[in-house]
Amino acid sequence: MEVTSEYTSHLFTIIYLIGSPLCFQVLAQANSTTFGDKCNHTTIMEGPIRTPKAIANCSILSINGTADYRYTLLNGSYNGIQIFRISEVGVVYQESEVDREKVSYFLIFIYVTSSDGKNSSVQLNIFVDDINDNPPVIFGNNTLPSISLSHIMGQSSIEFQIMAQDIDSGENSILEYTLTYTQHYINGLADVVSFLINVSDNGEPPLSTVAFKELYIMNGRCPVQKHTVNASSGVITSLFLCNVMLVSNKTGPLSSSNKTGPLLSNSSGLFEGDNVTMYCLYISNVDILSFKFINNNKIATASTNPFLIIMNVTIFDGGTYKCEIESSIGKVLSDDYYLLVQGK
Ligand SMILES: [Ca+2]
Ligand SMILES: [Ca+2]
Repeated sequence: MEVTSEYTSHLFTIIYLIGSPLCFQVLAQANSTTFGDKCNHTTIMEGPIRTPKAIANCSILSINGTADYRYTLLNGSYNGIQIFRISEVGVVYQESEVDREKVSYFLIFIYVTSSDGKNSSVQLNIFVDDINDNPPVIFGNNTLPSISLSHIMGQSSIEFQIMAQDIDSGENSILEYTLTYTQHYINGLADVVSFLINVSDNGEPPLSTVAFKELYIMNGRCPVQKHTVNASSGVITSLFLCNVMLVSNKTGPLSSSNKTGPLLSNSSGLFEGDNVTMYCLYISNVDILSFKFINNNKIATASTNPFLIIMNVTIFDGGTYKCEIESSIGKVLSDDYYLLVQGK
């Protein structure tokens, strides 16, 4: 009977080796034993599972084949949900779905005790592989910080970056930016450029999000524009060709006598000894730095206000006047105005 029993035991050992190559380990003759390297780690995929799935075989077989073994598992739950369990024969199952973006690694412990008093344990490292289950997320406000025209006069380029993140890993989190649409419109004194940027990850299949951003250019007109986006960094480079918005009235300074009221260039009401004020008329939406009144091609006065007051005019004050307006974005020169002073 004893021979028969040993024969049966060894036959069972051979079948078990073929059918269960993972984690097979002969229980040592000592009071404890170790599991093999193959029961140290495994990898599972995040996401839902339909039925419990075997992920590791941590069985132990006695060379005697006479003892009964009891397997238990520690740390098989997460947030009150049982994720892993171990079967009566030492196979570890995944019972519930896992989210790699919450837990990317589990460490569980397998304990085995035998009816003949032997026991052992092993730690099983479970790594979670990523699936592409998160689209990119765009950060920041839709409206970008406004830009003043005085900073981008003429042909200038502006750079700003679309900030986005994808919480998946690897290719599933690598982003690609594509400029899909731009629109330019005028809102009061501002030029507004709106952008639609497609942000896509490199997953299979890819997931994407559309970013909407608006750029306000204050106090200006910038009709010629070209926009490009760097596919990997999300940096948008906008090239503008902006117009000067400083407008002279182009009729020259206007003048008024303190006696006769406004003078026209062909009027004849200003006499020696009168006081006269000339105005430099202009329209501007940028800061004016200075006004120069130029009389007979010589600078008569330079000032930060648009007035030229001449007290007790003489005939030598007569002649052509023009004003030059200098702003933060350049200069304009008015047409000539002829000031006629008549002798008494
Ligand atoms: Ca993703
Ligand atoms: Ca993921």
